[in-house]
Amino acid sequence: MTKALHGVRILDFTHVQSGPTCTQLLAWFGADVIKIERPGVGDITRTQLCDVPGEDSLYFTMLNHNKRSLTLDTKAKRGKEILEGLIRVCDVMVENFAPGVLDRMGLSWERIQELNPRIILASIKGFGPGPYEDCKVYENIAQCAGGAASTTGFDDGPPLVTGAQIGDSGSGLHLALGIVTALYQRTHTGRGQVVRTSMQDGVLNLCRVKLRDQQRLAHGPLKEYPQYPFGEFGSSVPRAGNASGGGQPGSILKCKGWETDPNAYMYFVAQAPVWKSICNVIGKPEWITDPDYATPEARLPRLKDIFATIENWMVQYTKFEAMKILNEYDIPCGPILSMEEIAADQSLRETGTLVEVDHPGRGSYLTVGNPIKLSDSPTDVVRSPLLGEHNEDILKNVLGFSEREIMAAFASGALGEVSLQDAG
Ligand code: CAO
Repeated sequence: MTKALHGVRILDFTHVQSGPTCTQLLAWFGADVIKIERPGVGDITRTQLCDVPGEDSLYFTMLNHNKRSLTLDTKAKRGKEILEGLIRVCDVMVENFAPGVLDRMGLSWERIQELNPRIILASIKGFGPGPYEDCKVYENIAQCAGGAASTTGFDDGPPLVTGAQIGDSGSGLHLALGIVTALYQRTHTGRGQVVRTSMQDGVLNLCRVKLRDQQRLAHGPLKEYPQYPFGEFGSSVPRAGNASGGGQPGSILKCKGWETDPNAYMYFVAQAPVWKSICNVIGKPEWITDPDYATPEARLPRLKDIFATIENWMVQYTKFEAMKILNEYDIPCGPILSMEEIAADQSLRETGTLVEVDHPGRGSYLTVGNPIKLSDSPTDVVRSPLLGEHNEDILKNVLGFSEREIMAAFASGALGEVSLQDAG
């Protein structure tokens, strides 16, 4: 079966997490992704947070599946020439260097277009144009500058960052959409274009509902927030703890075993259409007709007590037992799953969301597969490349180098010493 992006060649000049997430997705959809890495060093994540000494880290392997690796010193004369040769034959060039890095390499957009007018240049930066445009950015900085941290956590605590990598992997997702959109537009115009996203923009996009609430605040208290009706609202959206961000109130409630298991909790949504069922299940049938509880509006000032009552019921059951009971009544809820529980989840393995991958150095490891399923373009997760594993392959089969040219390229040192030994 062909893949959706079969025939699309990506020059992957990305590193760390944000850019690699984007190119990994494109590779899963069938693009040929050539990752350029610094000779001898590679993507810095290869050696970060290592668990198996001397082997590529999970940080690297889990972000770089289905790619080929070419080591190239792009600051050396021959390295730059090879890079420019690749720009000529690629459809997309993706990068997430600090601002100014590409220009310092002599690769302005004008130069890139000169080499290949059809190429799409896709970039992730920390910030868009403005006072911070020159700043380097990592995940948590983006979460803070994009509005996520100020709206996460509890009212009486400091701002909190979340474990979901909404700055890095979130930007990768945004960029991937920009790239496929630009590829589609190119089918009409024949021209490439620049696709830019910033981590701050990406986080803010995901925090859209909080900007909504900021504007609602001008018209009175946010009645679904835990600060209502007894707490105080300031001039900006407060942290809402575990309250639901949507139109249906929700909260995290204790389940059986919470005293010893940090994840014995359930997210429970007191959805209006199933209010009658909720009342019956938790043994409060009188709430169905009681005017203090019968309507969503009447319940808003009483949410704290309502959730405390539901929790009293919930705590008799494990999160999985409660799930089973509540699902029979179509009451929206979800267990708090630990990473240990997720790793053992058979259904996630069956759908390819969790995949066991074999690696020559580190053996088998578990990874997250493609979360986006295309019926006509299934994803096969292939292990990440070793550093420079495809040097010769790319010179020969992508750039059409002869044996002599390959040897000369290695001898120039532009591909690094390891490659030279391999070639010998
Ligand atoms: N050959 C030769 N030089 C290379 C090279 C290669 N193959 N690949 C990279 N380099 C050089 C670059 O030219 C640059 O050199 P100069 O600064 O002399 O021009 C240098 O390596 C490093 O670039 P950098 O500034 O991007 O790297 P850093 O480690 O200092 O910063 C980061 C990392 C992530 C903070 C920065 O790249 C950044 O802000 N990126 C944009 C935002 C982003 O994506 N952040 C994500 C962080 S986690 O996913």
